[in-house]
Amino acid sequence: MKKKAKQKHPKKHLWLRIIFGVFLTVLILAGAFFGLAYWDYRGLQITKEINAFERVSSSSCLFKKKTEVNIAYITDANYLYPTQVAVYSAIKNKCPNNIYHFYILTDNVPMDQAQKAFAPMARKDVIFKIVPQQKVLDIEFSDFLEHISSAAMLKFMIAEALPEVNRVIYMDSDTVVVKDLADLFNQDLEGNIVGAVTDIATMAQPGYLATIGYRESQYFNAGMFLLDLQQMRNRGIGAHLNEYVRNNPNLVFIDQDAYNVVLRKKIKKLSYNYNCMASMFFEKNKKVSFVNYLRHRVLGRSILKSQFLKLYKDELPLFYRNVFKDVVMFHYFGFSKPWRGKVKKESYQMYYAIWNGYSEGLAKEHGIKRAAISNIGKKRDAMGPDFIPGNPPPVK
Ligand SMILES: [Mn+2]
Repeated sequence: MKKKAKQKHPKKHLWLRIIFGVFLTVLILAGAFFGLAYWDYRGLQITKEINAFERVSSSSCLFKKKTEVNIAYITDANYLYPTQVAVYSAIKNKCPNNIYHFYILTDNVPMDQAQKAFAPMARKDVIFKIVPQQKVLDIEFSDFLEHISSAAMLKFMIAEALPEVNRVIYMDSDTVVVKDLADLFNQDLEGNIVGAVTDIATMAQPGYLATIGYRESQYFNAGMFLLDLQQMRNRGIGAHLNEYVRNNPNLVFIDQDAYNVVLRKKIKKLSYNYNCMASMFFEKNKKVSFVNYLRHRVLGRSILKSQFLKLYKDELPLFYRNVFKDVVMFHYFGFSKPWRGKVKKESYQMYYAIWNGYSEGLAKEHGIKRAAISNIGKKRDAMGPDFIPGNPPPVK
């Protein structure tokens, strides 16, 4: 009897040990999972409070070869201040070795006013050239300026406006640059004419794309283009863009539609980091709470836009805390603009804080004050806003 009991006891003990072991392992794994998830989630939260100036890191400039970067902006009088902020942000994040050539294409801005606006930021490695509007529009004076803003026309004529330039980064004025631009400027276009970032917001409206007869798998955002100006001139792309708009008076995203349709199959998709849009990542009205984060990670309930997950899957980092880490340019796409004041949408607040940081820096460093922009954004004008007045949306 005693022997039997002794044999049974260790067996029972073993089972208990196994159960306990399994329990402990599950507990440790669950703890690790939740710990890691929370760490990642917190990182995503902290990212929202990025101080724009903390992003400047001179170590990232080491061992990089000196590049002369050409950058173009288009501005009307209304957008002069956001353009100054955008330019200032680019200069703040420039690697010391590089030289930036800014080309400011102006629409109805007196030359002396435009010169004055950028002169304080000029130095030996930051060179400005102000291009007066007349010079550009004289090239192909348009008979349909009534139904398209002249600022949008300028976007078609960049190649003609800058005959001495072979490659340029075009950016909207509703943007800020948060890293050096040489990597973008040196992207291999592989024979394409344009490099651009997919427009997640418009891709989510297949109905609109159908109305313009767009059949490609990707539709690109026109807030940033890396342009091969030489090819554009050789192929007369400016004239084709004009013609397309002339023949299609009901476009909503006029210049963007024109570039997409006219240059289809000649556009190279670039990393979202080069044109990071506030509306790109977070599902509308979905609060990025820890519970929602877990639902997203475990159940696939998306806090991140499904379109983004699909179209930029290869680029999505394992940890979402890194989703903005390599961003080079933020684009305040759509109607919400940082200079319009507060915004409720949680996911937009971080972007606004970044813009505000540069806006304050511009005042401190160059005495260029924000007061001058009180009426910006009330008017739907062409370059920063992604809509152009005078064109009703297509009838469905
Ligand atoms: Mn824009």
